[in-house]
Amino acid sequence: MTAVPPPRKRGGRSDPFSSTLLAAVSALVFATPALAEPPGIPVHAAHNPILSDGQYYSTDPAPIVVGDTLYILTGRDEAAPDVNDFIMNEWQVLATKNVESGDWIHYRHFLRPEQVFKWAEPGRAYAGQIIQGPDKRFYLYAPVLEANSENEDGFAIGVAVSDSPLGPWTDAHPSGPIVSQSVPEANKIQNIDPTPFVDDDGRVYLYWGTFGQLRAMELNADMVSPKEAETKITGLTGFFEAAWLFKRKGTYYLAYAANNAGPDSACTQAVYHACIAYGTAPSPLGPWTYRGVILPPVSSTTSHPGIVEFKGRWYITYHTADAKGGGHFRRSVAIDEVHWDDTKTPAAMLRVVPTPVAPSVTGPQRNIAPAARRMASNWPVPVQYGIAALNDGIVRDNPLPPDMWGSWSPNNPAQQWVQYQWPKPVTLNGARIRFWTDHPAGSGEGVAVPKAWHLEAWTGKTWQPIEASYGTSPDAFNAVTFKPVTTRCLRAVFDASTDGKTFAAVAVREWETLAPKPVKVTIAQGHVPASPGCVAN
Ligand code: FUB
Repeated sequence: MTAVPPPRKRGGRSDPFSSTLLAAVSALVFATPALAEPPGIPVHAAHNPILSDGQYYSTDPAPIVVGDTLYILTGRDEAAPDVNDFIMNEWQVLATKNVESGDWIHYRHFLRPEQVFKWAEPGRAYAGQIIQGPDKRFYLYAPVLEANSENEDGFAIGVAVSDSPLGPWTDAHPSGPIVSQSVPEANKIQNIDPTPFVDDDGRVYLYWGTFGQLRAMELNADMVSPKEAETKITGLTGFFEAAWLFKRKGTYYLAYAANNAGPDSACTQAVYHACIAYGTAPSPLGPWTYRGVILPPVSSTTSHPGIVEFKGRWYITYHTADAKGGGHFRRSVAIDEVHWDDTKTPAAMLRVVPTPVAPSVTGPQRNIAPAARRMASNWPVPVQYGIAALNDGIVRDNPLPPDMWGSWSPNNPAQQWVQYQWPKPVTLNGARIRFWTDHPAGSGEGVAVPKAWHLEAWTGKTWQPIEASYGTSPDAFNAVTFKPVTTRCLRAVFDASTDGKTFAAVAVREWETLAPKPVKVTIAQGHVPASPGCVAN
């Protein structure tokens, strides 16, 4: 399997908007004479994500509070369902006066890079952030691609200024970006994900970076020119990208997307995913102390925090793949509350409990796999894969490795299995399995459909093969029916594809197990513990 990271080419029910209440909210938010402000549309978020109907995807949230309004600057994912790339042409804004109300104003088509930065290419409107400067004007820090850049990586950070968080924006540094691989000094990193910060004393700081590289520098009060040289920031365990700097009660906090993957990682099991972790420091430039994980991996491979206090409560904004038609490159902004442990010094951020996006009990359905916990012969599953994908009900058009269980290794064995275990015996008379492949059937390398596969039911003492006709299509679900069996554990055993010398790996995107009649299913959490399981002595 080609276990490459996701391409970073760089280069409830959504209620109708029609109620009079929403119109009134809209009128309040728009109660401003600034003609150049973009028009906003009222939307109601009954749950996360805020925009959930799949019309507009929103990503990389950056909240800012201005007066009685919370604004969230977001990117916009426009990738087609089968495109694994960040197609991001413009920024959007979401605004609310009351998070709990679920009433937001959506400023679509807020700004495009080329509208404000003459030196920028269209597209790649990545994660930006708006802050208020010491002069009370608003500054937008935006990673964009520099046109005609001679740098190896063309990403650069521009700054635009406005008298309102809703614009209009003008370039605050028209001669070009304030950070790139060649300004203010040479670097070799990808210069994206800026997080600016103005301290209580009016001093200005900027952090940025990705792929494990975090840089910081102090800026002058003009918000654009460097006061000090770039510093490499260390101490933030697993730092990957998406830094977010803020201050609370005299302590500096930096939240970020972390990726220190492994079966025992407190952050993420799959290399492709990220958790949100944080560190604290006594000064804006560190030294930083890692403090732990605040948000587990979300459904999109990337995760991106924005944290803010609004009307006495703290919130984290982040993105997920949970909207209708969502995906790793079709992400949508969610918001949840952050709670603090003020008995600790410095105060600790508690783990965020994300608002559940789906009910924990399904409506009646024949597929009872979601009620099972999972195990595999290659446990712990290699860090690029996600065993939870087996029974999550999601089959993506263009999956990445965490969207499947897989068995690829440098020496693939002749046989592999995956297993479901239910809390109580269940009766089954069918199953459907959807493979993923990157090599044709009969290959002895890569990932191919198995030469053969079959199901086995646990009798309480041993594994009993189930007679059925087992298909091996690489392109569709392979459905089997069989005489009803009652069991607590079911195993799918795969005889690997082979060229006679070596074996290919197997990958499964979804494995459904069918009860004779539809039933309500309580969704299980976690994998099967090694013991007690359904293990033959
Ligand atoms: O949206 C593009 C990139 O994905 C951002 O710059 C990263 O933080 C990640 O969210």
